[in-house]
Amino acid sequence: MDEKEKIPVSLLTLTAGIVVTLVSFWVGQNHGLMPEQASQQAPLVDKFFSVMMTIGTALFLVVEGAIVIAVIRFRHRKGDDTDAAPIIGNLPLEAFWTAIPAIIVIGLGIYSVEVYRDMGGFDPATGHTMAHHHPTVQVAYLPESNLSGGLIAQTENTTTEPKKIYGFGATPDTETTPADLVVNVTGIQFAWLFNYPESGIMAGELHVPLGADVQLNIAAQDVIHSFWVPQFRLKQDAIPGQNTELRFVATKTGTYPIVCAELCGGYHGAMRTQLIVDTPEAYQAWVAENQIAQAENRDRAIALNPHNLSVSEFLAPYTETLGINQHALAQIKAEAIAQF
Ligand SMILES: [Cu+2]
Repeated sequence: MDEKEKIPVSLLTLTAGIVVTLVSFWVGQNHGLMPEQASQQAPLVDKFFSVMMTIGTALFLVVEGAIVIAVIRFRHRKGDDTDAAPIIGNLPLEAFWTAIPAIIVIGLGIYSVEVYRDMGGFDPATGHTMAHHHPTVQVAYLPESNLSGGLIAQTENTTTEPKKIYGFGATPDTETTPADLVVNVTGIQFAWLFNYPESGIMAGELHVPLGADVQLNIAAQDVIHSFWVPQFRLKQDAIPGQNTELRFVATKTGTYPIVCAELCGGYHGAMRTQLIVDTPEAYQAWVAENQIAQAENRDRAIALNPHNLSVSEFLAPYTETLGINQHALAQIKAEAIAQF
């Protein structure tokens, strides 16, 4: 080809750059990989994920594109047995491809910290607002207590001593206001138990009203579990002896899965329940219904010592809501015995 007819390389590079940018932005916005957003925290995570998808797509196209072009352009041609041109280093190019990833990584790092802060990942009590210890960090917990003692203590015992609690607490906007609803969450092998200290309700499913600022105080009785609601983009470990919190606002009514995201034992895969976001009216109705139902046998429930019960006896009140019947429990037990 004549030298004058060639398209300049810089023009080709520019065009490729524009195409790669457009495709990357499109993929970043339309990947459809995330489930629906059901909390105020979800869009923050999704925006960050979209940025990473955009950068990832651009890197993929540039790297794979360079390989494909090189494979075609510099392929071995018949009868050409000469050596390739010797190339020894290219300092500007090396500086360029070191600097670009460094800038990307530092940028993503700063952005992720920003998202973490906006979601309430930093303890507000350690910040400049030392004077206001909102009551959400004052719920007392007895980490070393047994199940019955711990759950009763959560409902009755409060202390004014501020305590550092890990997890996603109040966001910078809500750090001076207490949560609308506090629920004590206990992870045990292999179930989540929910205790509403205000109404005394014990449940196997988590009900929260739409739009309420909900605070979960998360504890573990045996091993590490992890409380995860994918549609809320929230996940918090339940750690024995170290309570954690998770504060969120649900933005969409519906039923969402609660999954244990930490391998916690033989039936870890079955450690699932539901988070039900009700309208405020439906939530009040649920509270009223459960208060009446549970008031009748509360004395008996408190007197019980779970250590004297077999696993199936202890879990019986929860298995109904979890959709596990006695037959299934017996079968699981039989299979477990057969394994040993
Ligand atoms: Cu678990």
